[in-house]
Amino acid sequence: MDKTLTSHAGLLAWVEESTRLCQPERVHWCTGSEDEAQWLISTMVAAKGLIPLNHDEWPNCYLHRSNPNDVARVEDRTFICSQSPDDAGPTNHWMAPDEAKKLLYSIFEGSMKGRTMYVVPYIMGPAGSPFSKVGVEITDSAYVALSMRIMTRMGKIALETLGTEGAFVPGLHSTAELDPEKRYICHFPDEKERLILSVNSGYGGNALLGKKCFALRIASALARDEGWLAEHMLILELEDPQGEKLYFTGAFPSACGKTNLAMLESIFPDWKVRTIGDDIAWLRIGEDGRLWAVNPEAGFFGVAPGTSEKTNPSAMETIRSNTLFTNVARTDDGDPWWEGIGPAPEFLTDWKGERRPGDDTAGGRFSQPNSRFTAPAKQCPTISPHWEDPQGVPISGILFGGRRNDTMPLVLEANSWEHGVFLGATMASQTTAAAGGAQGVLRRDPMAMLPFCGYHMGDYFAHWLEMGKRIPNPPKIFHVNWFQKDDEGNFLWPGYGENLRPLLWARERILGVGEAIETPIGTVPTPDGMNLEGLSLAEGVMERLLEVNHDRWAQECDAIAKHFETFGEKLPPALSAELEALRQRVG
Ligand code: O2Y
Ligand code: MN
Repeated sequence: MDKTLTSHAGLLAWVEESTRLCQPERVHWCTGSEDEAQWLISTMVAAKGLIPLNHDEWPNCYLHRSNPNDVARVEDRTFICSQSPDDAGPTNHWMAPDEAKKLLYSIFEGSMKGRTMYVVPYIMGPAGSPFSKVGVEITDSAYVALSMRIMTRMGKIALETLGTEGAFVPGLHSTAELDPEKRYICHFPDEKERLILSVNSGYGGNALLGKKCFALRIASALARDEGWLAEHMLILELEDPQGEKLYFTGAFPSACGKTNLAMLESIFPDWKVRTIGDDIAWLRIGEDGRLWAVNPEAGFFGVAPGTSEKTNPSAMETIRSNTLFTNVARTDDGDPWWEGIGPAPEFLTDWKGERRPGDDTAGGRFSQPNSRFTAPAKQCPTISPHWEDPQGVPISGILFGGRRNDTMPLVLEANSWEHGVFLGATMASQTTAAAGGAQGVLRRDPMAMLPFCGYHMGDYFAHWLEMGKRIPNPPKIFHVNWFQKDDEGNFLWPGYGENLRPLLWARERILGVGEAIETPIGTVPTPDGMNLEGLSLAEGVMERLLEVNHDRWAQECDAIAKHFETFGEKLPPALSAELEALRQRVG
């Protein structure tokens, strides 16, 4: 073992213990260097685990095809292994920690025979930030090591940050036999250093342990204990024509356009929108009494299908080089291709490796619906110069949002922090391909954290309410819904760059201006309260987008009451009170 990279006794002991258990042929400590990345790439290309793409058009870009049984996060095989099932709560799967360890360690035993074990030290958060945290992932997947290099600050920098005695979150991962029946993603929030164990998947959030496992599930438990928030939120910067900047976070369920919003192309040339992060925010109360946010990640793991020059030109520029594509199709010229990028060429090799005519629609999709790009955030043309500020950025507005055909207006301002927490706690969205399972079903997804909260969601709501009491100058909270449809099923709102308009209205409200009407469900813009310059909507559409339908809201109150029953005695009284008050107002 190369002890020259670290003399951290705890880390060396854990790597030794894991080596004894998994029995790899060799152990490689990742440094994060460019040479190492190229060595990993060439090793994977030789083993057919990566396919080079057209180097002239897509320099240093590669395609990875995962096992077709392993294409998305697996919520039903994801466990919170707290001592008590009550701490995991009704929305998580729970396994007793000793039972989980026994089961998973038996799968890990000898799982890396003949393979290389990569030790991947990484930092979540900017290097040098007081809010960053170190993790170490041990994995037998070179794809994971390469992806972690893009998604985190990986290698020597993390070991330097760790020093000889620093704390780190250990995560042991093996693709084992990729057996979906023995696939487990387990989190141990009650261990002293916490712990993540993941077996039998090599895909995304199941395998890149810094992302959903650490930065959300484990971090949300840390945040509860330490008095901060770890959230499934984008962070964006809005700069006005005078150069004044204001920052929003936004919580949206998986595949609701968070990446597109984080990289929004401004429709007004003198207003700038810049990206701080597209998926996760760590938020703390600053000395100035405001809430400050850091993006713990260093890259984007974005959904490829639907991404195009039209829908997200910034993402297209970001992924032009140094990007790993997973489960997209490939053209004969070696370009990556997916549904929504543009017209299909004459032939395409689909995500499973079968070459078919581009017009073979009967043969099914060419890219997997949850296919992804993994790209460095620093390549994003809209990345903010403040994206790595060690103290983060001060948040003025929090957006909650979901994909709803009706009921929720285009934009809604909460009456108070408690009401905002209520809006977050009752968020609902039609499901998409990101989580596997049925699509298009309305599911409650509080704060977009349903799959990611590492403890009882009732306690999580209480933590949010408690945080509100502790923030002297809290952000305003809004709910947005870009996805309302007319009776023919067409979207009423054009979305994408046009989403700047509701954002500008939210900004005005934060600044204490902005034409608004109070309604039973919160405050909405007057029909001409938003800047609609240059937008031609059919008559009555704006009214419909902002409508509060009392009958629907009476039904919504019943649905919320049912949703709240899930949390039993742990539902904070402040949220039941919000529901009762809403019922009274809706009539
Ligand atoms: O991790 C996966 O398997 C895909 S899901 C995902 C990827 C990037 C960002 N967010 C998500 C999500 O499900 O929220
Ligand atoms: Mn996400």
